[in-house]
Parts: sequence; C-alpha cells; structure tokens
Amino acid sequence: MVFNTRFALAEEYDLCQSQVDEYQNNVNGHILLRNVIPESEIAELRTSVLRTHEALKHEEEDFQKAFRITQNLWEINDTVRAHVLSKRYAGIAAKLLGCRDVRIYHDLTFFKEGLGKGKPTPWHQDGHYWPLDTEGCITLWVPLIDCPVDMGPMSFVSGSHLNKNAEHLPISDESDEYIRNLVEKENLSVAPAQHMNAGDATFHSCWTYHAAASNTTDRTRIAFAVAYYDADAKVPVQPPNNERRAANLARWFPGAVPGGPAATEKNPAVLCPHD
Ligand SMILES: O=C(O)CCC(=O)C(=O)O
Repeated sequence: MVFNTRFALAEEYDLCQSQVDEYQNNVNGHILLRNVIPESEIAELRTSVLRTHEALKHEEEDFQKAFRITQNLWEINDTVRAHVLSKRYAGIAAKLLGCRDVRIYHDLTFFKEGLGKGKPTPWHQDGHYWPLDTEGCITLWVPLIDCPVDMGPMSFVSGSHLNKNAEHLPISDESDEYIRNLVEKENLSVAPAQHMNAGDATFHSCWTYHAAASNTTDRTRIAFAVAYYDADAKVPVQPPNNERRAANLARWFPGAVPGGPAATEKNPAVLCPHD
C-alpha cells in the first residue's frame, strides 16, 4: 500500500488550543479551518476526484437530489489515497477528537448540481449510519472549488453533538422537519454556512446536526469528505439496530467481529500505520 510521500501533505496543520477547545469541551462539535489542503495540491486532487468519481459512476447514489456520492475513492486512485492517508488531515482529526490516532471509515464525494438542481441537504445526524462503539467519530468536508454561500456549504447546530435525538432517522424530509422543530422549540444555536475557499475544510462530529442549502450558482459544488474515528474503537457487541448500520458494518468493516477491534484492511490507522 502506498502511504503519503508528499511533503506538503505530511506538514502538520497549525491547530491552536483555542480551536481544539472550540470543537471539544462540549462547545460546538464542528469547526471551519482555513487552508487545510495545501494550495499546491488542490488542482491535482480535484482532477483525481473527478476522474475517480467517473470511474465509479456505476455505483453513484443520488440522495434526494441533494447530492451525488461515490465512496472509497482512496482504494483506487493514488492521489486520493495520498490525501486520505495524509498525516496532515488525520492529525487535525485526532487532535479534535483527543485520541492518539484515527482510522479511515470511508471517503466520499458530495457533488451538488448547480442552477438549483442540487436541492437542500436535509438536516440530519450521521450517527444513524455509523456502526461503531465510540463517540470519537468525525468527518472532514472540503470543497475542491471555491464554495460561496449560494453553492451550499454546510450549516451546523452548535452543541447538538451532545445528544442523539435524531439517531433513529436517516437523512430525509423527516429528519429535516424533526431537527428544525428541535431547533425552534429548544432555541438551539445554528452556525450558518460560511463562504469556503477551495481547500478550506469543516470538521463535524457524527452527532452534530448539519444541513446545506441548494446550489443556485451555475457550477456543480465539488466537495470531498473523509470520515475518521478513534483508532482504538471497537465494533459494538450488540448487532446493528438499523439496516443502514448493518450495511455499513458489512461494507466498511469486512470480517470484523462483534466486540472486536474496528480495524480491517479497509481501516488503516494513519498516524501510526503499523498498529
Ligand atoms: O455535502 C452535503 O451537502 C452533506 C454532507 C454531509 O452530510 C456530511 O458530510 O456528513
């Protein structure tokens, strides 16, 4: 397996303690960081993501017209692999989670069509889908072209990662309505979407409520995401309690056993790769 050998991707991201505190310490459960992808690397990653998405077109899924996804591009493209397995991004994820190392759950494209064809992403909690026994789950989401607010970068509900109120709901109109009602009834704090330049990234917990507006620009929103988790996580002893967790367990943790480490060949540890 080729691990990252590119200097810019090995360079540590300068994350300050106040940013870690903003994410941790029961405050936000999400953070926007600038220039996470080194500028010198963005164009090649974008080309590779587009090309690999095309190669995986037969597997493409369209979520309620909100976005089109393909998954685990890192397994078939060397450039994508260098990014997904980069210590730079994994180092941020581990610091935000407060763990010694992270493993790869999977990566995915999030393409939202322009001219309003890419509908709003419904409010949801990713935790509905994650088949792990840890709260240490985090997603890096990065646009690979500049992403103004009218292209649909993400909004988050600050502090919502401290509950699992929408755990029972997959992403849908129902999850959207359910979370909107909670926000209104409980007067929750919504962090509105912000302009992101290509290479800026958001990180959010799998329990943070998040959504995105429709893309009204004339360009497709080309975004890419990597989902990481605490490298010491296990597969729950109890069988998955919904069909999406069951499918994800089988697909992303092949051969893993209940109560055993969540560490198959599809889940390399990034910071200490020989674990
Ligand atoms: O890209 C989007 O609109 C949604 C992304 C998302 O739900 C996620 O990264 O968990």
